[in-house]
Amino acid sequence: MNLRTTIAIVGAGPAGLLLGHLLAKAGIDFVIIESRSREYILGRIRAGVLEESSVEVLAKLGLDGRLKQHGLVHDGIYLQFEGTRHHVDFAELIGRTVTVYGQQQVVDDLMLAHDELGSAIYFDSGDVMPKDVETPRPSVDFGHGGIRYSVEADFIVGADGFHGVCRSIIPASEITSFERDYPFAWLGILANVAPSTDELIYALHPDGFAMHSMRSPEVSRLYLQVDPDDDIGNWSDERIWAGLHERLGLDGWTLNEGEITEKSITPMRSFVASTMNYGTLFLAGDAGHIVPPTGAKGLNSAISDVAMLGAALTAYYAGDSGPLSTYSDRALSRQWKTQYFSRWMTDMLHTSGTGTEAEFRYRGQVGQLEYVTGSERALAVLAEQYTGLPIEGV
Ligand code: RFL
Ligand code: PHB
Repeated sequence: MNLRTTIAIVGAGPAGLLLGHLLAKAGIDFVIIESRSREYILGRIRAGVLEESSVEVLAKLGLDGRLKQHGLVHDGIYLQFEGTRHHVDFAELIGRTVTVYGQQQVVDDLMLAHDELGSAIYFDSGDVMPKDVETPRPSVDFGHGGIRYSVEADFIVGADGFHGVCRSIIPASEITSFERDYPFAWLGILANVAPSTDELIYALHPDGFAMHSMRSPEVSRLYLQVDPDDDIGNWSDERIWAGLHERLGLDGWTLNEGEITEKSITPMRSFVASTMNYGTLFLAGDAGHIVPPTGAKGLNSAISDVAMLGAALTAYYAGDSGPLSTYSDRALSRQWKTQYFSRWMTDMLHTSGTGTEAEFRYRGQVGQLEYVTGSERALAVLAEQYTGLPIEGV
């Protein structure tokens, strides 16, 4: 069956769903094609921190009803090392905050708002294939409910994540991948227990990194640095709690335990594609870049890309093609700053190596953390990046 739309979006993660709302607001027609089911997407537990500018993007679209009600506004974070916990007060340092609100909740809000709009979202699609993106009449072919579809559009947006199909159709001569792997991964748990902290704790410990985050006043989210080839089967609940007590422990502070409802191991990688535009194809979010989660930037970068792309497409249909022609450069310029921050936070807080090499690294990290927590200027640098750089042109 042949369909026609203005913008064909591949992927119904946060990037694709949010772009749909930006286009709807501008009166631009779109369809979203997603390979997974709605339930599967809602079940994926991922990011948890929204930058102030991400909250503003959602607020401008009126998509912040539940976010305002249930999001936890945090003035800062804690950095912990060598048995001491230091508060980094973003609000005091630079007058900005972050909001703790799960990616699942963001996605749920976006989907419910699409239900109200009656948006065309094809979940459970098979063999999704963008075509003719070097021409002004690109299309996306896909199977859905036993029928083969071909949607023709003015532009295709690849919001299909790191493993998506869109980036892969760009000829190798037109795109370069920049990558960095890390010798560690995160074991993450969700636990039915009130958070033991008012704000997120990022801890460097000789055994490795640990972190205490949260999803609500009743649910805690905690992470442990583990080996990238470790198996979750090696981690009983008892072993996980013991590791968390050891790495997060502090005299006079108690880590409350609760029932673990989810546990998994996620590898870490930094990746940036050299371009986010090829012909009539544009990439957004994880399709174009990924970061290790230490700076809480994955979801926020997806939101900033889409805010820029939505504004650029809106300008294009109002007669100004300038912003669309510079989208890739502007998105990548912000992304490289975010990449550097994510890498810096990751390197500062994770242990690696053996023997004297590991010791050298660890002592340098403690030195860096002592410097950062002891310098008002260094703290402001961290605060400015953690709470989010401005989104240009939005
Ligand atoms: P998503 O969320 O991956 O959504 C892409 C969507 O595209 C679909 N898709 C396709 N659809 C059609 N055809 C195809 N061929 C397709 N191939 C894929 C997928 O099913 C999916 O629904 O990308 P998006 O929208 O760019 O959003 C990015 C964020 O999801 C991501 O940056 C963060 O969640 C990264 N991330 C984390 N970031 C943080 O800031 N803090 C975290 O704690 C954190 N934890 C995580 C994460 C990413 C993870 N992944 C990707 C493995 C934990 C995990 C497990
Ligand atoms: C989370 O709550 O899942 C979370 C928070 C901050 C991060 C990474 C993950 O840096």
